[in-house]
Amino acid sequence: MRENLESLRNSDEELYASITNEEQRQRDGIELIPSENYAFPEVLAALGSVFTNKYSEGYPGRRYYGGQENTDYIENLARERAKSLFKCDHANVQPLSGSGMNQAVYLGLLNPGDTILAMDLSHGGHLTHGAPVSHMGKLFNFVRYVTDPSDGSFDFDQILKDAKECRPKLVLCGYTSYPRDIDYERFKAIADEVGAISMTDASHFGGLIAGEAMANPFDYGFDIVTTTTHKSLRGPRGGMILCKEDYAAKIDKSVFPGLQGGPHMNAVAALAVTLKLAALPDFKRYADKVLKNSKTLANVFIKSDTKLITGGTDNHMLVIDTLKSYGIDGRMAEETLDKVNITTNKQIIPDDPNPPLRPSGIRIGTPAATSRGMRESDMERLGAWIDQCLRAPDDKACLQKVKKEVVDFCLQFPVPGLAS
Ligand code: DSN
Repeated sequence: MRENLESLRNSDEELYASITNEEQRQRDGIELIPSENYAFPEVLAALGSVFTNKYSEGYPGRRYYGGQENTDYIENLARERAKSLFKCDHANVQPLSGSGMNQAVYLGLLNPGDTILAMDLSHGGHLTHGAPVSHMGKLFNFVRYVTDPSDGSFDFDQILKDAKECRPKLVLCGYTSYPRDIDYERFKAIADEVGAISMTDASHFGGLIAGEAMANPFDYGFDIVTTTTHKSLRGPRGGMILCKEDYAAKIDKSVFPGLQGGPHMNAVAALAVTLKLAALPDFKRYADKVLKNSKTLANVFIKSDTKLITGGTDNHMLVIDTLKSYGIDGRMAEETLDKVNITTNKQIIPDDPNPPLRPSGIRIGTPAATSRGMRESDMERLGAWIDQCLRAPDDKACLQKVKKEVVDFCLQFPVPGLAS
């Protein structure tokens, strides 16, 4: 990899400088965006491999181009490893991103205008779960359920009532900004009651399911589970659709030729190695530590009377109402923490009266910090820094002092895949 970077240095100094600057940013800062992580070094190697050069439209044994003996092999490897790790009948490993992955499910199994019951965006759902600004929100009729923000609970009686009224073809659970676990049994029962397909978007917690730190929807009889591969799973950027055999042919046809052209075979290769590593005992320990770190961080904020949405966490993330806790909006909180090399993201909170670019909160997650080797005592330190900075966003001396402490602290934790 280094050799390739050296050749880049000779042919494009500006780009080479940007890469080394980004390496430095990642070394000197603490990454707390819950959807980000450090890919396994093996993933970076596979992504930069000669599989980048190959077109492979179709599926193993049924391709539209020649020269597929190695691509067929790695795609089969990735599919088999995914099936065994997630305990499902079928895996499509070609989706180029999380959004395309969810779109492929809807477009492959439903007709335009069909109803999907999904979680409201401000309560933690994703854009592809029917936000009006997304194309999916225009193509399908999304009916949205909400949570009780005080504890994150779902009103299942209400959701069942809504389901009986709107007769969804698909009942979707899963989230992008929700700090609690999901009661799959209840959601599956609702889907069954109205004869709908049951689907979980596990994009954020696919790695935590693989590491057995969180429940697997297939254990509750779910039909479809989607997950991105670059978040808690530590793989290449992309998505996977996992499903029961009944849906396999329709899902494959929907991904290709329905929605995509050639898969990115370097990403498929990288996903194959990710799935091998995620099946090892070490990954189970990792997943467990991600949750312990998240709970420890939550406790720091609970002790300092910070308002956490739902009051805490059961997963890898926390959502902080910065407006109520510190009197600053999420954008200012994000920018303040950026100044001390702590990276978070501004986040809308349930029924947020403020716009998405100036919302009322931030989202914090522990997958990346845990990959870097940070543990519970480190989370206590981290929580204290965040609290201190958000209480004094205009105190330049304080921010400067914290930044120096953060940079020194980071020296103890090499970034996976990067030389120290
Ligand atoms: N961007 C992802 C996240 O941050 O949750 C979802 O698309």
